[in-house]
Amino acid sequence: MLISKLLVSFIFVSVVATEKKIICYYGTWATYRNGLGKFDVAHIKAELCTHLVYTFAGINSQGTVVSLDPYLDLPDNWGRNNFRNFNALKQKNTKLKTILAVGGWNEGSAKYSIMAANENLRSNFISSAVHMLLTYGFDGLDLDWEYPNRRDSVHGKADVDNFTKLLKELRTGFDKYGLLLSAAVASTRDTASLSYDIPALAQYLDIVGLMTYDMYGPWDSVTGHNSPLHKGEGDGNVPKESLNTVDVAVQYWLSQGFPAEKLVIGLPFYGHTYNLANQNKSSVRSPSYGPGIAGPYTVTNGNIGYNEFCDLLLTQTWDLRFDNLAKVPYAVQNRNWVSYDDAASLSAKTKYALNLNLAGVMVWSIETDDFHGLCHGEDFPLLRGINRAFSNGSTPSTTPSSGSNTTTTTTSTQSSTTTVPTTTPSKFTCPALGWFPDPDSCRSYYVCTLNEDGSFRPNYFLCPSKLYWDQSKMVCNYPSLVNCDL
Ligand SMILES: *[C@@H]1O[C@H](CO)[C@@H](O)[C@H](O)[C@H]1NC(C)=O
Ligand SMILES: *[C@@H]1O[C@H](CO)[C@@H](O)[C@H](O)[C@H]1NC(C)=O
Ligand SMILES: *[C@@H]1O[C@H](CO)[C@@H](O)[C@H](O)[C@H]1NC(C)=O
Ligand SMILES: CC(=O)N[C@H]1CO[C@H](CO)[C@@H](O)[C@@H]1O
Repeated sequence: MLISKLLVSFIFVSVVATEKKIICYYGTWATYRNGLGKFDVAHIKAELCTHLVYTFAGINSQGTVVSLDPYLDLPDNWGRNNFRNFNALKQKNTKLKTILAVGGWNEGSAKYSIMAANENLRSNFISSAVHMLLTYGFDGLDLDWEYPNRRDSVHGKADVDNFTKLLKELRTGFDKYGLLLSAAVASTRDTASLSYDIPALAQYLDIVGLMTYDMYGPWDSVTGHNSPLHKGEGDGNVPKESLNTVDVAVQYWLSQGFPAEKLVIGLPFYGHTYNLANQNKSSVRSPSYGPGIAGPYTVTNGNIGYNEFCDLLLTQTWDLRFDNLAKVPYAVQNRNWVSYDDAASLSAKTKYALNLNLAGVMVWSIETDDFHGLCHGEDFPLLRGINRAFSNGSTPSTTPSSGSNTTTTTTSTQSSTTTVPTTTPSKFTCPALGWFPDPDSCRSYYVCTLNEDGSFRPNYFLCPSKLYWDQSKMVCNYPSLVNCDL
């Protein structure tokens, strides 16, 4: 009796847990970053996510969904075929769902606004989306219209109902194929109420991801947290409802009748940097003169990837602080002020989501986690922290592969030096995804990628000029610095 009760509760827990989502956004342009910032599909740890989102595809003037980087996404003309490489990650985590995101900040609002307003363009959008998803093996589409009725929108307020119309037609088109439909949305009351018919989103979408970050940033005249969980230090007597916090945003969506089981909160793997007006005034809500330091890989003043910032903290002296009310860390060094999230704050937000019975979390974005494990010795500390928060006290929501060591590829990176891919067919057998020395030559190496069927494909590369492949640094290097006995 006791045993069967335990068994029943175990089954119950595991069913509940497997429904919980860790939705991982991947910014594909990170493959062009320098040195240790380079992040390709081969760096993804498929077992750490329930859903992986490929960003971004675009929309053309006919409403058709198009690749924004055909060389990277597609197989044609010796392209890198990353749509398929990405979907082949399902071989490593059989429960993984893959999603193609359309839009994003850089695509603006106009293209969506024009497409959603016209029946023929909507129809093109839907049929081309279905075609692209099925051709490359995605399980669903993520709408990243930033944002209906805002920015460079063409039709203004009409966007709201046009978006609903688009969702309704997409749902019909997608149900024929069992495809998932999700959207990333502006999270706060002020912004969401301009852009969405929330009950319609609940009716047609499988998942809504609240972009609960960029709540305060260096565009403000005072310092503030990127993604405060609650009202924080420095907020004084301001009513919490008039502040931007994760909690207030979630409560707003729930108060509008949006179902918790379709809602995920967004967790930032990046921070915002500020330039303090006066280094003696460095608390939260201190005067700031705009964007501060940039990181070496993302190279954008005002933003910094977690991987970039944790690296700085290793080599420089910063005053590390924690806002005990907002439940997020921040750091100060002279006039530099940085709001960021670490594994502890992201775990706290994950537990918050689970306590409210939300569907889970989404992360923006995995390529700025410390994926090489350079800061604390563990790769993907943020994503692993979130997974631990999920599994604490219940069944893990994801299925870590047992036995096989998937860590073999995590230290791989590629030289920023241009290397020459050659078409030499090879007998090389890939031991895993990633970069490997050529056993027959000091001057060349192989990059092992995935075939559609999940097997590995060796891609042969020759180092430029007279350089040798340096497996320890994963770059082409001067021969005198490389240990190669061939
Ligand atoms: C900051 O404080 C120090 C020590 O009290 C003082 O010497 C300095 O003038 C102050 N700087 C500014 C910009 O107020
Ligand atoms: C797991 O839960 C226990 C008890 O609530 C807590 O003490 C511990 O810190 C948690 N561990 C993680 C990694 O969250
Ligand atoms: C996995 O890695 C550990 C630690 O590096 C090692 O001891 C073990 O032999 C590896 N297991 C497999 C199956 O490769
Ligand atoms: C389907 C729908 O509501 N279409 C509307 C979208 O917006 C345009 C521009 O305002 C309207 O003309 C359409 O009727």
